[in-house]
Amino acid sequence: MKKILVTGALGQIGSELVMKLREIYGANNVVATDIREADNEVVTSGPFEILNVLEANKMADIAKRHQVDTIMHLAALLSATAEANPQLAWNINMGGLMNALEVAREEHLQFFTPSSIGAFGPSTPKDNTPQDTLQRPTTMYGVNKVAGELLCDYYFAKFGVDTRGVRFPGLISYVAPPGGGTTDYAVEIYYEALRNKKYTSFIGKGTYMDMMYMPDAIDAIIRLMETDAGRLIHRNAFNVSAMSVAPEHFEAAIKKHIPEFTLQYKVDPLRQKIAESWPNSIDTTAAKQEWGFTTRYDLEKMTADMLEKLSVKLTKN
Ligand code: AKB
Repeated sequence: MKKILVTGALGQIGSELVMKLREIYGANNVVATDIREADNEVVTSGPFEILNVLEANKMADIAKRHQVDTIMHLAALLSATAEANPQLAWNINMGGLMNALEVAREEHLQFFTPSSIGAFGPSTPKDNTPQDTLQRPTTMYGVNKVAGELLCDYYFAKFGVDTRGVRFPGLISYVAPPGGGTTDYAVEIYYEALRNKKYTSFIGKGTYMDMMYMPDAIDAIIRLMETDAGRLIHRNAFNVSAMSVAPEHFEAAIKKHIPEFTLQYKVDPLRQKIAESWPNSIDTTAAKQEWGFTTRYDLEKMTADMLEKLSVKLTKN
């Protein structure tokens, strides 16, 4: 990776990934793109272009003009939004991915795109979900993610495109909000703990899902992309996670810093149904063995950092 094009650069992952890549590879070597512009350091600290990922020619033109050698395709609708607009989700999630893979094929680029724990379904083993297992998701997002995993495998096998990817769990960060995901409660809970000392969770008590703090997610992407290709057996869709948690675990962790904090529940049937179709916990052995996946943050360490960073951010705004 020397010169990298990022789609969906103003999203939850992109906002932090672009800044980290610019720190490592140089500001001018990371071309950020998004469908919208924003008053934000991703736009001001290096090259930025407006790009709708459904515009295949424009994507190819940006890749050629900037002579990139890598594309990181992040633009996508998350699970709850996709479930509310399944046709739109198919168009954006599959159309955007196909366009990005075609640019990678034509321009001989290394390729990264995230899959998700959403690629699993109710018939998948729920605990310590294996890397290679039954994948029959019951959501449009899950259908998109499984199809995307297969498409990336296909582009490697058929055309030799160096495709790589991980299955992300819920990602928690203080920089940019996720928006439209099932795991978003795990970010909102920190904002509301600081603002109002209480939160009403749309995911029910006892509902376990995998989660990870954003710095670990960013490190994982870069480590996977920098790994010697010869070491990779799976290549796409590696299970990665740092913790398997339910809302009450966040409550207990936050109370250690804000004792008055209270958690209530008002379950959203759409997102609860999605959550219940996903694993409780996933097995990350393949990622550890093949490219040294590791995490620095557990729930306690992440909570301390989130509350500290977020309180600075909320005081400024
Ligand atoms: C979502 O909730 O949709 C995402 C995901 C786990 O893929 N955060």
